[in-house]
Amino acid sequence: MTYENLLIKKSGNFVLITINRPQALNALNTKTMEELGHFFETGFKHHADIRGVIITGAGEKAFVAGADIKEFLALDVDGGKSMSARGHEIFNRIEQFHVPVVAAINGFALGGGLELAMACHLRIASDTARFGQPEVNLGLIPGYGGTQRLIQMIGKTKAIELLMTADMISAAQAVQLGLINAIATQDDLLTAAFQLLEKISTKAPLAIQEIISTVNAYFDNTRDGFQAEIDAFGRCTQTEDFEEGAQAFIDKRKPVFNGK
Ligand code: CO8
Repeated sequence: MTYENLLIKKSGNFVLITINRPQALNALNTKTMEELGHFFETGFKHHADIRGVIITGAGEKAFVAGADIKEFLALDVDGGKSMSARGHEIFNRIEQFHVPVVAAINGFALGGGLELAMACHLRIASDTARFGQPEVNLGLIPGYGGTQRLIQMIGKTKAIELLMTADMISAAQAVQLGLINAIATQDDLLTAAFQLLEKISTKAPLAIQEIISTVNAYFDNTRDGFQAEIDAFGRCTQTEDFEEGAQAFIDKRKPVFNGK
């Protein structure tokens, strides 16, 4: 698939995805959503040995200013439901992706943009970034998981306030609330995101994959998170990575993991 609205750049073992609709503040129209869906469903397989993904927005103004409002006007009930459901499917893919996905939030992360950032495993923002769920200004509610993930991340008290008031918050407020992991300057943002992935990529890849899966299990009503941890721990003991990690500890050297 040739992407129109995503720029995909391989950098070592990492892939940088840039959402590239700056004229619309990188708003997520259907085409962009489908391109994201394609990458996280199958497109990533073109990039061998992928160890991490960064998602950012083109330009300095916006990460993603929301879903594309102009596409909503023609929706009926079923159309709205299926658009929302497909968004859930795509963002769940990102949340369950087998390697870390970092949102490098370079400006406005509003509506569907904040929902995309929250589906990522980690979030670093520029000091100019602004966050919000302004859907109630439009007579809508978040439709890509925002009502649920915002509560998961910052708790019901602040989440319901932000959802009801549509207030925008700064990067400093977002870090204080636990909505993002760290702040960088606009110039250093991608470097900081790559550095975070570099650090994680020195760890055992299969263990990282199990961390993603077991942490997700906590929020999944159909799974028992404690049992998921027990099962995953058992699997880890049978990996070459564990053999290497334990041996390296005994040998007092740095482990070299091969992800097997
Ligand atoms: N959709 C479409 N176009 C957009 C969007 C958007 N979300 N945001 C900005 N744009 C466009 C503007 O229309 C404008 O285009 P044009 O130049 O052709 O008029 C261009 O981007 C630049 O925007 P502004 O001129 O408005 O820039 P400002 O600096 O004045 O303002 C803001 C920046 C404050 C970010 C402002 O653009 C804004 O408020 N944008 C909308 C933010 C918003 O409401 N986002 C939530 C959208 S709803 C949503 O995300 C629901 C998600 C769940 C969907 C479920 C599917 C069923």
